[in-house]
Amino acid sequence: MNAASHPESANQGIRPAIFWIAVGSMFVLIFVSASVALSLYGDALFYGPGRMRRASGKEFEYRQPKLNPTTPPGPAPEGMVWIPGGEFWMGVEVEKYPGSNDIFDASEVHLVYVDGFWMDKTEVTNAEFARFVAATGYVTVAEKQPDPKEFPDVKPDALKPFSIVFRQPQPGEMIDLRDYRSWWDPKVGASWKHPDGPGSNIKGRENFPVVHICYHDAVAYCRWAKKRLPTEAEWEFAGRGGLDRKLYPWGDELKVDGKWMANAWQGEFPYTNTKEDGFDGAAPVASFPPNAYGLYDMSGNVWEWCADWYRKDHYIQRCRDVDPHTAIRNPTGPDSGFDLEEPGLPKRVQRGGSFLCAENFCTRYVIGTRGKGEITSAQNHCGFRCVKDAK
Ligand SMILES: [Ca+2]
Ligand SMILES: [Ca+2]
Repeated sequence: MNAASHPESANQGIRPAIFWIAVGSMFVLIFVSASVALSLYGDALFYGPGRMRRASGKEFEYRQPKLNPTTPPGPAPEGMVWIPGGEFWMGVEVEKYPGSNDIFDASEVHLVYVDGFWMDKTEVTNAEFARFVAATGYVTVAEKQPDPKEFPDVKPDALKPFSIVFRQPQPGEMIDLRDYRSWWDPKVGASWKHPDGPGSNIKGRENFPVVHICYHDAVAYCRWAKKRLPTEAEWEFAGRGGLDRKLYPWGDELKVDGKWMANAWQGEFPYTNTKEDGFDGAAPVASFPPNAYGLYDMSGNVWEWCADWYRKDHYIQRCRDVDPHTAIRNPTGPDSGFDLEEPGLPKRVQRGGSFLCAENFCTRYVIGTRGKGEITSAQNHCGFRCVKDAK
């Protein structure tokens, strides 16, 4: 009797076969299950949960953006903080802000990458702008004699330096919210030194944001300070403070613990301002908490000029031309400005909204929303802040 004929020997031959069949089946089962799970949930695993939808109706998988390391490249220039750069979803999701007209030009959410840069913690103040003027003798556009060619309807003798100041309607006066001229008053003598008109000045307002600054004035200041205006993408990346797709620099709720986090308008614009946030017009810079990057007033207080030309179709088109998971790198905007509402007036982007933004009108304190301004025009609710490249 050899070993193979022994009943036990036969069993010894069968048992390893069953074992290997079982192991093989297990591997096949694991492989099939993993393949099915990856095909079903792979996007969620690699890109995070959820789908996103553009205003155009096109849906795509959400991908977690990658932020750069936060370590600054050196000591911070005075008054500036390091913005690390990285990827972010630019724009406002239609689902998150449904029914708002204020996202009509910002709702093609798209992945953008920006390099790191330094940014002013606050809007440029009257004191800072005064130092620039003292050093250079610079005269702002609002202080200069207007060119009669630009104002053919005004008699040359009547043409005087002016800027635009907000005018609250008289009690009982009803205005058309579609016509911004209803509340903007071109005021002779208004300028950064006289923010409310000739009778006003900036004494005691040194720490307020400088206003009545047109695009050219902001660029001139930046050059003197050896800085530059942020691109629109840099501004939005910075404003978000590292948060992903939130409505505000601090989260998704307008108020935190019942408190306003930005200087805006409370009540019905432009009739009633309840000043629940403590300020009627502009506030001293840094009157509200900063975002996670240490930036103040990215929402509200005064609008801030960006470097990009404003052109709605360019912004929308650039999102449709690329794979949604491929970040557009350091976008600088279109080559020229065009606004369908005022085709003859080229405009640059402004961001962040102002103390005039209200829930019933122009909620541009929502961080992904966009504003625009004609490049030689100035108002008492628009200023700027600068950025600086890493060396
Ligand atoms: Ca206010
Ligand atoms: Ca601001």
